[in-house]
Amino acid sequence: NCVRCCGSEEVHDDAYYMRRSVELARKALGFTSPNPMVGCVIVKDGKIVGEGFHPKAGQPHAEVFALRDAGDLAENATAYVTLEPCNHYGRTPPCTEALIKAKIKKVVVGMVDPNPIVASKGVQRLQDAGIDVTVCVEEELCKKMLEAYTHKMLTGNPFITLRYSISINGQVLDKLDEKGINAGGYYSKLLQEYDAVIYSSVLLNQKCHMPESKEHGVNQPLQVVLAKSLPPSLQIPDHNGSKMVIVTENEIAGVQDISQNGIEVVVSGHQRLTTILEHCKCQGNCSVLLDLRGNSADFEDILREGFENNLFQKVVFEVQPIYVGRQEKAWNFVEKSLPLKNMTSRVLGESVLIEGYFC
Ligand code: AOF
Ligand code: ZN
Repeated sequence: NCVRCCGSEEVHDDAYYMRRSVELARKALGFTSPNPMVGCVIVKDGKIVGEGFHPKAGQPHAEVFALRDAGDLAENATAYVTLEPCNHYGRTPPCTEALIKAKIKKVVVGMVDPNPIVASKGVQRLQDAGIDVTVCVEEELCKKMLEAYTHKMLTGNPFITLRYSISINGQVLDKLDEKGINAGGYYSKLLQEYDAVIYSSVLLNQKCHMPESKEHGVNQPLQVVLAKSLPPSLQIPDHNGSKMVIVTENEIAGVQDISQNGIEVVVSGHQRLTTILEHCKCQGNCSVLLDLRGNSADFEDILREGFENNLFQKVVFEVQPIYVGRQEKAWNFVEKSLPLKNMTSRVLGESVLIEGYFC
């Protein structure tokens, strides 16, 4: 069973087991909101004797699954948890008590829980019970995995990522190019990380505007479609079973047909990002991908609002090796410089993909 034992005689360090816990946590990618993804392994005498992850809000926490898996072997073992064990009664009882009851000897924690109800109280409770606690092992990795959860916990707002593609001469592009961001299913994987994706209604009549996930158990984000107005010839989109909301400025004809198709239509009047986000929030969502394909006019107001109010956290953009002669309407409203931090870049297909965080 290579999941539990790599087969080597090598003695693994805390970081190794924490990385395994992160791997487990990510199995629930996209399914835990508003809860965090959390993974846990129980190690005894250098062997993994229990594993678990938090599958979904409302269900037991990672520690509970790992302890169940370990059974009696949990006694005097070490538990590795990507997030500080909770110490409160929420939808589920406190994990600290479960660890204490199972007679765990040591707990290694990836990161402290930013949830103010927990925030170091979990660590304190374990220490008070005589358990040896080590914190911040592979902390960067754990924090990156929970960047959206942490942002939502600390600000109450969803974590918003802007995504777009540009040509080498700086024009925003409409299509997901198979040679670039869509190469190797990168875009589909990106989508899985988000609870909601916002895009322009212009894409609705384009075939395959959203990649279809054929894998069972893969997260399908809520699709929020921005429409100043809807084209009269709107084809009722195939939303692949994922939830879809169309936000329009005005009443539209044919709403009934659309609604009957399981698609919610919200008439918002003048479109504001905060109103649209309210809609995402009430679904408990932590992370939103704002996909800037299609008609830039659909986005102009909400981009201005987002930049003026510092509502954007991250940007993912690709530079495609094509030249676009036609000048699209530019987004010329941002006058201040927007420094980015923690920038990374890599080659993806024939494009260069750049990621960064707004300061
Ligand atoms: C853990 N392990 O696997 C998770 C934790 O409503 P509840 O009861 O699910 O509590 C949600 C809160 O518990 C969540 O905001 C976070 O602080 C913590 N999540 N904690 O020890 C887990 N998912
Ligand atoms: Zn818990």
